Amino acid sequence: MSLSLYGHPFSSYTWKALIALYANGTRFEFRGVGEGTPEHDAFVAAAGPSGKFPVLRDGEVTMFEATSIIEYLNRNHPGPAPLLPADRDEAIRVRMWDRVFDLHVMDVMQEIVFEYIRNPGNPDPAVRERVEARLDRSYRWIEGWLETYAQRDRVTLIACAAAPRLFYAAWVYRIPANCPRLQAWRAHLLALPPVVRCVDDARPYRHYFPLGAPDRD
Ligand SMILES: N[C@@H](CCC(=O)N[C@@H](CS)C(=O)NCC(=O)O)C(=O)O
Repeated sequence: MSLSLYGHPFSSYTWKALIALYANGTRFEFRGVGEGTPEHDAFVAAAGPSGKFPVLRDGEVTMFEATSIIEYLNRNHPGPAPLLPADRDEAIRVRMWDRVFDLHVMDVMQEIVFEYIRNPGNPDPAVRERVEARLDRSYRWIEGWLETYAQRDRVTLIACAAAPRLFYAAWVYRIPANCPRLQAWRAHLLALPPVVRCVDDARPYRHYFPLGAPDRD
């Protein structure tokens, strides 16, 4: 088998690539990082400038950055679930919305996660306040966008990005009642079979979550 994905079952960015692979029934080998396989760790460390995962290997081709991995899979290993629209203008919009979930949901929630890693006994309440305000703003924007987003039932690059981001972000700051469409979409995404598989495979690692994993999902 020539396709391998390097990552970790608890990693949100690894989920993003895994959802794309699972949705298309793509055959690949999963190579765990930080799991007692130093050759996997070394491969990831050398693959890109950040040493972060996921990393995809396809024969001689190495791809890092989850969005780029999905673009590569869509072009080179297409399956029943097209991950990007064929229309080039529509594809530009999909790429822009993908950025919303990485930059305006995931990056925001990571600020509080890093604060708890730095300062587990005494996290700065100002960080929590800032993160909650920014997540609230992102949630409200997504709530409005969902009114017009027609592909919300399909697994595309957007679902690959949104499912892991909303899964973990709602552990930090729950989606408020004034965002009912977003609450429903998160539940819908978490019920999709590729996402269920990621959530279940990550269950043994929930104690890694620096804020403490809530007793739900
Ligand atoms: N921009 C990267 C971010 C990847 C990322 O942050 N990966 C995390 C795991 S979710 C990681 O590798 N953390 C380990 C580290 O920072 O050394 C992408 O989109 O793939």
